[in-house]
Amino acid sequence: MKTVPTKPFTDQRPGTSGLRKKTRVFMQPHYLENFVQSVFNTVREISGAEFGNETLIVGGDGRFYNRPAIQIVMRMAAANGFGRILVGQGGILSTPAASAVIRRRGALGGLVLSASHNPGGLEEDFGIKYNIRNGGPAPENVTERIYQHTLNIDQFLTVDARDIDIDTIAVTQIANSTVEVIDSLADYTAVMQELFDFEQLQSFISGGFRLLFDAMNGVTGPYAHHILERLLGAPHGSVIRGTPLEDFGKEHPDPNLVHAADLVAHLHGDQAPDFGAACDGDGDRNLILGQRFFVTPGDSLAIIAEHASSIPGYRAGLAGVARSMPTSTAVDRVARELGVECYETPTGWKFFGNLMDAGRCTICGEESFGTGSNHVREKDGLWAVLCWLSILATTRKSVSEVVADHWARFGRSYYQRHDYEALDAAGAAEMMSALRDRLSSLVGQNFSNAKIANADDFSYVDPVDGSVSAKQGVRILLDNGSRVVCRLSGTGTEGATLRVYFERYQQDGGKSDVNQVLAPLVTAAGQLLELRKHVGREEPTIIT
Ligand code: VG1
Ligand code: CO
Repeated sequence: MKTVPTKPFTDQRPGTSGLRKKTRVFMQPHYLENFVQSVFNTVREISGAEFGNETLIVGGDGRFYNRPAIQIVMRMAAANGFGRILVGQGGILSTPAASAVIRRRGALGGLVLSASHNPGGLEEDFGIKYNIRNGGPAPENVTERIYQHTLNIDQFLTVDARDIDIDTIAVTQIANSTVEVIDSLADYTAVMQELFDFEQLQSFISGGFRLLFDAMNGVTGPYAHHILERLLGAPHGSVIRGTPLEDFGKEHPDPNLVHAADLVAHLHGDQAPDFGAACDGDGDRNLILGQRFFVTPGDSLAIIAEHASSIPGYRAGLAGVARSMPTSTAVDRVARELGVECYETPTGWKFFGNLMDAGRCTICGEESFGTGSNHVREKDGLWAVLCWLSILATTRKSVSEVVADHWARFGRSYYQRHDYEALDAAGAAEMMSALRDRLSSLVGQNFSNAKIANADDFSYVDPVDGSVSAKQGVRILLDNGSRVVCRLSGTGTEGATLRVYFERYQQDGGKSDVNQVLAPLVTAAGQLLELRKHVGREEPTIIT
């Protein structure tokens, strides 16, 4: 064991989902080490754990720098006295799989190396996140404490040891720690087999149902090859871009209509399969498509909740549901119908964990293509795909018919998110603070074809532990039930990203055009925010 003197970096505050930076930033001497040591110091303080009796999980989405980072983490974990270190074979663990491994192996926690859907490579992004014993992202009090440690760190612990072979399943030793390279697929697959009726899905697929899954060169490839093709019998070729690449083929591994354009084109073609889906770089996001049909994440969440009781893992019913504040209210209406609670949390998966641990929430999701349940404590892309396959196998309806049925029964939340990327950070912050200053004066004013009934900055009181998370996004609520939400992203690595979310509910069978329905809201929001004045731009970078 050796103690290495170090100096703090001042920019290691974890964001919505861990610490994300340009890869080159992470490659600076001691940058990763400082953060990892700060995590270990925090965890030791908070949990009082005797590391010698504990297991740490390490794995990532396979992006550039994943492998060297894993070697650094393993040496430091050994020096910090962990009894056992488990690493996914090849350094691979999807984010939901890491969560499953932490839970099933009774680990103290895990370090997940990923920048999710952000591009990878020497000039792109890298990230690291600490997940706690329940398998979920560390809550805010922990991430804040980690940050405080990074500001005061003056040494880290490591050992002189050769690199471990992480490609071969084997048990070895670094100093006094046992290092086990484990099958990256086994724990996750076992969880899926507990939840879903694999025989039903197998016979559905062998009966001629055609699916196309795009792993976007990210980490889900091996999981999808194994589960969809090998176990469920989807023909070879049903999984495309299924080998994890360090640079994701120089593309954005972000499953939306823009970045998964090839998949979308397949679903619009003459030979269109019945179902299309994609996951992001680290496997926690999902895109669901039917023939010439896109299911919005908000609708997908609501529909999964609506049909959950037909899936074996949820046959007992739902304890409750949850969604992040900007996510559409479609799931709220399903919860009302089911007679269960619907919780509204701030953006980011870490807020769902407490609700699930307390047995108050079974299924949850976000508008950002994230859906999941209490089977792990992360959103889970492939799980959402299996939910949809189960719904289609049970109802024997097409994707668009299932959604049309939902809209006919519950009405439809017309919904869009407009992102303004790479804005000047100061201008964006100024715009948000100008807006916050005006909130109380907005009430009663005209906005599009309605009046502003309420305007506030979302503050969340955790119903389980009472902790408060303030300033989670500005909400403009109209007297006709429509709303506009505005917040700055906490996952970007360059400048600021502004997200503006629009929602308008109508009971029209869902047949209207979303752009037309939302146009008045979009125009009114543009005037209110004075985008050109503050950030010199009026058109969003991307609409999802
Ligand atoms: C975004 C999304 C949020 C999601 C987060 C992490 O955060 O809006 O819903 O939880 O990314 O997703 P932000 O702060 O940029 O809006 V990912 O797939 O890391 O794993
Ligand atoms: Co992700």
